[in-house]
Amino acid sequence: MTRFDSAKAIYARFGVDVEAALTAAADTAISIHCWQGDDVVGFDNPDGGAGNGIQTTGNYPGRARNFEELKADLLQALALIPGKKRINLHACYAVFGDGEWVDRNRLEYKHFAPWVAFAKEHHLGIDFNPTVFSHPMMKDGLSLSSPDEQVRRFWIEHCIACRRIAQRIGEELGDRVLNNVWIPDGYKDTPADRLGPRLRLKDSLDEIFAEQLPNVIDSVESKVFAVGVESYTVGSNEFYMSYAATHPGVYNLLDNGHYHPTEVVSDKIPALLPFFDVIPLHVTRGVRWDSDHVVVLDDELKEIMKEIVRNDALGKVRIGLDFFDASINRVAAWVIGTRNAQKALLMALLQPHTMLKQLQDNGDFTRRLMLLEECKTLPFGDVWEEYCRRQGVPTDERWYDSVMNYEATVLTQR
Ligand code: RNT
Ligand code: ZN
Repeated sequence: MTRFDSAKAIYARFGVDVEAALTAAADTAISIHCWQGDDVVGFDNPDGGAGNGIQTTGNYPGRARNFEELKADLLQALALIPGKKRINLHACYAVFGDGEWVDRNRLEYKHFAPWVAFAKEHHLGIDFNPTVFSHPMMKDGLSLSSPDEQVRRFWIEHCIACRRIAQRIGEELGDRVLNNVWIPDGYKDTPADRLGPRLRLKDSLDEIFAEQLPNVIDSVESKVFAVGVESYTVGSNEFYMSYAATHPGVYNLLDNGHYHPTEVVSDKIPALLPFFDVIPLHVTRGVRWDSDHVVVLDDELKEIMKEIVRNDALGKVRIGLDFFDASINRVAAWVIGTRNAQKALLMALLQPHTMLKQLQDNGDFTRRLMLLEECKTLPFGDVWEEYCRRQGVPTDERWYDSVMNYEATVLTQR
């Protein structure tokens, strides 16, 4: 009997169908953010770097500097990650021809056609994001909420351009593309007007979302705090949640690094499910109040995946990743974070949810606690190994050798 067979028998005791779990894991797409590969710099202003609303720290060698390098690094990472994948692009990753450049409000589908070709070749879905940071049109830290009409107009045009690009990408791939609007707008110190910026943001969003685009799923991403805007964030959770609730077809994207440290996204998912047919997610790791650390297999990640699985919401929640660490090997960061998301997903699929729910409804809380705890030490590792084997990716830590080899032969030569 193999270890996998023995694991299967143990899970069967709890009424868990391991084969069904493996199939569901393989069918669930995770949207992998391209921006981990180059510290969110993008291709449209490579000398500028990330800034004006976003920050990366670290200078590990080998950052991807262009489309070719980013594609190569992504492929290196993807080869070590099991499961179905999408790639999540930002508008600043526009691919320009020789000598060509247009500003963000003039971007067109053709600037992303090379990404679509790449996605088709490697059977990847695509998601998209306007890039509302790292740009001189950010004025006094504001974009879509700016009192400067020219600034606001520029970013509205950019977001409209992005929705149209997302629509076309969706048409090309025969798919629906999540187009997520995140803006860093806020104030470092005590505002004198908290409503004005929000009213302007609401007007901007109304204009941006006016056009019906069937291949686009629209989302707005809320945030509580960021370094530099400690006192006030225009796009707060209440603001965007209310916007989404009153604008069918627009969803509030939950980034689990964007809440107070004791607030959890795992509890927000079942709070939204009665009201929304789509819940876009950014899975990340907050440290204190900051977001964007590489995803590890911690309790909250496991709990998030459990809420998705036990509420039968795999078809509603759009799982995307969002982390960037410039202080470690970037390909390894991608692989570690994404494998962890996959692990948590598979783990959630292997829980005896029916049994546990029944215990809760019967008021048998002692047994519920006992079973929840016993489940933590079921032989998950053996099932994960089998999953990786079937997916044709390394089953254990040996994937790391391949990344180190890539670092020695490719990354350090840059
Ligand atoms: C920032 C947001 C946002 C970005 C990406 C690059 O706090 O989480 O999602 O990380 O758009
Ligand atoms: Zn995010």
